Amino acid sequence: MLTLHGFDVSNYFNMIKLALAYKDVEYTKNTVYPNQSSDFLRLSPMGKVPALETHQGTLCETNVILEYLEETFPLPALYPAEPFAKSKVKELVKMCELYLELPARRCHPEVFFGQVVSDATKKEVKRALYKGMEGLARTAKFSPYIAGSEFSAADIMFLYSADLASVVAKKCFDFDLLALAPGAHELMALLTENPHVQKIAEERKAGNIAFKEYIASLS
Ligand SMILES: N[C@@H](CCC(=O)N[C@@H](CS)C(=O)NCC(=O)O)C(=O)O
Repeated sequence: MLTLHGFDVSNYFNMIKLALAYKDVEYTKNTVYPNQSSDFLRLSPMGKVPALETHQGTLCETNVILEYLEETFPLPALYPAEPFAKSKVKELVKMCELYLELPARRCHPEVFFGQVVSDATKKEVKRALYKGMEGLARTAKFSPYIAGSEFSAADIMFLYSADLASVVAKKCFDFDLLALAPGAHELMALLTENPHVQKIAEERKAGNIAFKEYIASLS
């Protein structure tokens, strides 16, 4: 049986939860916050979540875990079989992470944790988010899914990256990030209707109380 380490408020953790739910794979959840304890670093070399424990050892990095799940539990598929189409999905996964998730994350301390992020950082993030979403718009299909007619791993990465990045864009810069990519709002609405996504959102809400207590305990 697989064990998924992480916590319900984490967007990366929720990407894996959604893939597991979509593929109807049973697993045990171990709630753990990112940390640098030697025990956890043995599981997750950077002390980050998610980490997926398998009978062969533990895997980290969300895109790698998504690909492992695809190879281990091929159906229903999260990647097309045809090599070029599969690589296009991987390209979208990577673009969402590199150009939406990671820049937006630099403003998370201010948006989600009441800290202050410098104006210089915010200027860089704003520019990066515009560039990222405009770049995504050039290659994404949004017809209705991000890579075309089929739901894929790229939709999972888009869902949980673009939602937080949109909150950052709105709160820090007062602009509508999804509006930069025609079809992105519609896709977000479609994905949000999915019963697995809704269940994960409820669990995220429920996990927020414990997460806030954990954050408070750090200061
Ligand atoms: N590149 C990692 C990023 C995972 C990540 O940043 N997870 C956050 C929680 S949402 C975390 O563990 N943060 C703690 C840290 O960065 O030390 C992945 O793809 O899984």
